Amino acid sequence: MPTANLPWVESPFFEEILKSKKLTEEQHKYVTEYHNNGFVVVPGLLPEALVDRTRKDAEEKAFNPDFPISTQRDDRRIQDFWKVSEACKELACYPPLLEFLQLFYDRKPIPFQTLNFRFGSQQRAHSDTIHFSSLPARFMCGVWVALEDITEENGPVFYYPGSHRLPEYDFSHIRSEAETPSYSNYVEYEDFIEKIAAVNQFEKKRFLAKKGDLLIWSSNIIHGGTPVTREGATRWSQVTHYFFEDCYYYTPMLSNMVTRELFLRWNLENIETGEKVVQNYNGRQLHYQTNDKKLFNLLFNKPRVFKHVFNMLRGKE
Ligand SMILES: O=C(O)CCC(=O)C(=O)O
Ligand SMILES: [Fe+2]
Repeated sequence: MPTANLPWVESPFFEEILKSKKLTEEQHKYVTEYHNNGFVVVPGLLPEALVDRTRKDAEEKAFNPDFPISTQRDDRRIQDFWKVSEACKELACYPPLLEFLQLFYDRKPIPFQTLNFRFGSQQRAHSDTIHFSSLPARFMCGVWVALEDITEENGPVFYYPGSHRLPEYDFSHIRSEAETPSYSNYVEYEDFIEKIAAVNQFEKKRFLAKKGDLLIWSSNIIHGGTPVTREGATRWSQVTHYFFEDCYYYTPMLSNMVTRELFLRWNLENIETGEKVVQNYNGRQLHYQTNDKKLFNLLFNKPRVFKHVFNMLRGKE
C-alpha cells in the first residue's frame, strides 16, 4: 500500500489505507477526524487520580524555588518536569495514550519532551514543525492535557482546524536570502504564520476543556495560547511532545532549509525507556559526509554528540 512516506493519517491515500484496516467504530471516527482536521479531542481516557497527582506534583515542586530543578523553568512553565515527577512521566507514557498514538501513526511513539504550565502560555500562532520535524516528514504530534477545567478566562489553547494540510513553513519560505536562522529570528516566523492563518481564513477554535480531557494535534497544525483575561487565573496543564520511531529528527528553526544543512537532534532521550533515541530513515542508517567545520564544532563543543558521531562513523549505531 503506498503511503507517500508520511504517517498514514496524513497520506493522500488515506481513504484507501483506511479500507484495508480493521478498526472499531470509535477508532474509525478518531482517525477520520484526525485526517480531516489535524487534531482530536479525547475525553475520559486518563484516570482522574493520575491527572490530580500530576497537578499536585506541579503545584508542590515545579514552581517552588526551594525545590531544586535543573531543567528550564520560569514562573509560567517548566520544561521536562518528568525528570523529577513520576506522575508527569506516567502521564506522558500512559499505555492507552501510547496505543492511541500508535493507531494514528503506525509506529511506536517516542515521548521526548514535557512542558507543564501553571499559567496560560499566551504563545503566538505556530506549527510545531518549526521546532520538531522528522525525515520522513510529519512523524510528530503534541498531546495537551487539562489538569483543571479550562475556561475562556485562563488562556485556552487555540488552533485552526485543517491548517495541518499547509506546507511545513520554515525560513526558506519567508526570506529571500539563505542564511541559517537562529532563535533571535523567531518573531519573523510568528509574523509570517499569523498572516498565513489570516489569508487562509481558517476558523479559530479554542480548547475549552474539562479536567482530564486531552487534545492530540498533528505536527503541522497552527496553534498557540489565547490571552489570559482574568488576572492570576491558573491554567494547570501538561503537553507532551512525541516523535515516532525510525526517523531522523531535526529543528528547522536552526537549520538552513535552503542548503539542507539540518540541525539534527542527536541528544533526544525517550522518556518512556530512559534511552537515547536511535535515529534512522525507515529503519536504515544513512551514512552521510560531515564537513570539517561541522565536525570540529561537534568535537569541541558537544562531547556527547561527538561520542554518538564517532560511534556512527564506526558503524556501531
Ligand atoms: O499550551 C499552550 O498554550 C501552547 C503550547 C504549545 O504550543 C506546545 O506545547 O507546542
Ligand atoms: Fe506548539
